[in-house]
Amino acid sequence: MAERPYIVGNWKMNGTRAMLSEARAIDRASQRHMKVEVALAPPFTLIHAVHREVEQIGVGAQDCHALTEGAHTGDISAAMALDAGAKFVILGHSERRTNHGESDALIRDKVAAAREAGLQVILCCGESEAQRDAGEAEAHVLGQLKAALPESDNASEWLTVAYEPIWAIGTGRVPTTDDIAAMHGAIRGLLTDMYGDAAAETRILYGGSVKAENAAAILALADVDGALVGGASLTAEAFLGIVYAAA
Ligand code: G2H
Repeated sequence: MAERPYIVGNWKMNGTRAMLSEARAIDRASQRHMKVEVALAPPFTLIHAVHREVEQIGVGAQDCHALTEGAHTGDISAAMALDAGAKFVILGHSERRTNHGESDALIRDKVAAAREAGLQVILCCGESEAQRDAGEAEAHVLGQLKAALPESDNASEWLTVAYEPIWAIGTGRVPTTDDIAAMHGAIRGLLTDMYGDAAAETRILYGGSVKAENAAAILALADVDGALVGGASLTAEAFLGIVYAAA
């Protein structure tokens, strides 16, 4: 287990102001578990409110536009997310890639935009079930990362990678611990090739049906530095079960 595991809740398209009480409860409990770094990525509409309500936990956005401003109805720039209180942004989530047709090239531009604005980045990658069955999972995941990351940069200061096999997202299915460890090791190897020894500091999260019951076994694996949690982050009770398992 990482020295200070990083547990990030991704609320996806869930939450109105009624959910601020969950954020407050998560924040209060996190203040008693400083061994774990905790963060939430609420929808854009709640970033500012969550940021104002919490003292300890980090707040982030779930996406940003690749451009800084302009006629892009409905979009949010990285600087706007930062201004609302976000300190990081999740990019390349498979739901963005699938539902919004986001390509590796667009995600690379978004990574650059986020860095330009001063946001940290949680960059998601993951294979489909068909790719895993065909033995192509590792090549696909490493290809996604190579395509989205700058070749030469001090990435360990701003980058977190989240490995999320698509077939494990919201399904209750989780890869074997051997498969998670193998993929995280391969990702660490790629980051080391790209960025040298500093890549040891880059956090690699696992995401996909993480809950209190399976968190400890996943977080105990080498090169698993935390978790990106969707469904189980929507109530303080479920999310804190994972935080406690990480502590
Ligand atoms: C994967 C994860 C959070 P869930 O998308 O990013 O969601 O925990 O619901 O599988």
